Amino acid sequence: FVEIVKNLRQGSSATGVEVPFEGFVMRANKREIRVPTQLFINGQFIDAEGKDTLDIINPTDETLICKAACASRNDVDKAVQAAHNAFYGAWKQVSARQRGQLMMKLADLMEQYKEDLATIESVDSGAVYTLALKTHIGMSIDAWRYFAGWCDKIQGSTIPVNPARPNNVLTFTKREPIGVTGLVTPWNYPLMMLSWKMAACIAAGNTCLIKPAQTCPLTALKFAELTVKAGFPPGVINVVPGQGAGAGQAVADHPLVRKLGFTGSTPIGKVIMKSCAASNLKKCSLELGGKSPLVIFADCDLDKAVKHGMSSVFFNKGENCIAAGRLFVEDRIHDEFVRRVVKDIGTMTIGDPLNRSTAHGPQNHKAHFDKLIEFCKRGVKEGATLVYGGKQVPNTKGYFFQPTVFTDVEDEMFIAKEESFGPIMIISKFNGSDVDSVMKRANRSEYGLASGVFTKDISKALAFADRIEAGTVFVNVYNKTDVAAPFGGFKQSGFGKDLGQEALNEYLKTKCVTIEY
Ligand code: TAP
Repeated sequence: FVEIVKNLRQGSSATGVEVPFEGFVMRANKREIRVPTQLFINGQFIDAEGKDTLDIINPTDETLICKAACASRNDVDKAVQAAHNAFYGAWKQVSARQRGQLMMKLADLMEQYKEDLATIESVDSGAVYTLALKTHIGMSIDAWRYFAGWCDKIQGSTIPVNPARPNNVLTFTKREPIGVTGLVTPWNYPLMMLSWKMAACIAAGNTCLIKPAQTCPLTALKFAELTVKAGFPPGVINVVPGQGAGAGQAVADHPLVRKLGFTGSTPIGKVIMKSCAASNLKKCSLELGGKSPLVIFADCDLDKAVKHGMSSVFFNKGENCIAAGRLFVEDRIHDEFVRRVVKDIGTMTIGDPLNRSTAHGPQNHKAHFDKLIEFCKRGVKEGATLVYGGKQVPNTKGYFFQPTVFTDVEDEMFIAKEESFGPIMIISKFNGSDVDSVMKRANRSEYGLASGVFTKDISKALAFADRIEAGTVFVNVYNKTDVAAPFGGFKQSGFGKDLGQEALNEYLKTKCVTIEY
């Protein structure tokens, strides 16, 4: 149970650093957790201009958790000014190695508070607690540690250029931070999306402000408290919850922001790219929507294909950007595959995400839940076969949506082409003797985020990896991401990688120096 104990006026840390904020104490998961609800600007928690607030709803029971500050354009401007001053001031005095140490310390604090962070994530976003601990928070900590290690290894090169005889010439490059960076993130993995972007951005030496999704900003605010405890100078990291069209747009428009890192939908990505161009031609990277194909050949290990096929769709209740949006199952095993999936869905425990045995929690928020209902109605109307689910879980409060399976899905149907971002498995058959045709169908999408294939034939798997138009390819596995491996899409799934060494490039610029001697 979640119990909101009282409003909090003053927060103090276990490590002795005083971090005053207004917020509340949440009693949940056998813990008492202090949660800030104000904006975090220049190292301090402050109210939004005009004391505007967002209603933060618990998706498990639809109750109000708290009201959190909602940033205006002026608040965003304050955060940008703070990041700007820090970039040209205190942050410049911190060496690359010290930067790495600060990031390591922050990761250690996140580890120390991981149960608190996972509990908040679970209550705020509906993530199943066990998954929140391992993935939402665990992979966030990994990202901070991984990128901390890069801080003092960011280096340029010396380049042999033509000498200007009789003199010589030395040409070398320097890799420099870009400056103030705006980060705008979605609601599906609130702290993990923040960490994937911010850890690379900070490792590269930038300062930043983040606008988290308005539905679930609480882990970002708890994280902000930890940055003070870790000792980050004021202004290096700023957190400004608010609405996309207001605060988010203000970040994209701001003339002092030099880089924008965005994860979200393709339509909003396009709006943001236009704003980046029109404002000051700021560099942007866009991690956008997907409709990732998963091709399952009859020569696969069927037990494994069913297990991973289930998690390719139902992991994090389908609110997973790389979720398999469409499964192509070879006709010879199609019926058996569907039978096993439906049987396994029947064993999934659906309920309170804080309960350790729960496998499937509520969707993130009501508008999304309503969209999933409409998505399924449209599938039925278009003639696909609804084999399982398609509705709210009976007799529940909250946004609990049944794990759902559609078969007989034709290529031109809406549900075959559009992303649901929910726990909806879309299955189409293919003829195994015509691999060309299934490859064409898998690639016939404007998205190109991820993909997967199940087969025991290595040649078939490698041919799939060659031909598929997607930034990520999983073979005989799914959802296997790692902070060291580059992650990002092709086509209208965006550009610019998160994670891995490549992610640093998104937050660096190259300066070329030439000396004649
Ligand atoms: P969006 O509606 O695009 O929202 C993403 C973020 O952008 C939110 O913080 C949103 O604010 C903000 N925003 C909205 N309008 C804006 C504007 N005009 N200017 C600046 N910011 C604006 O996406 P969503 O519904 O939250 O997330 C679902 C989508 O994200 C799916 O399509 C999914 O595939 C994609 N996604 C992709 C990935 C990767 S890695 N490719 C990962 C996760 C999610 P508010 O929502 O607070 O108003």
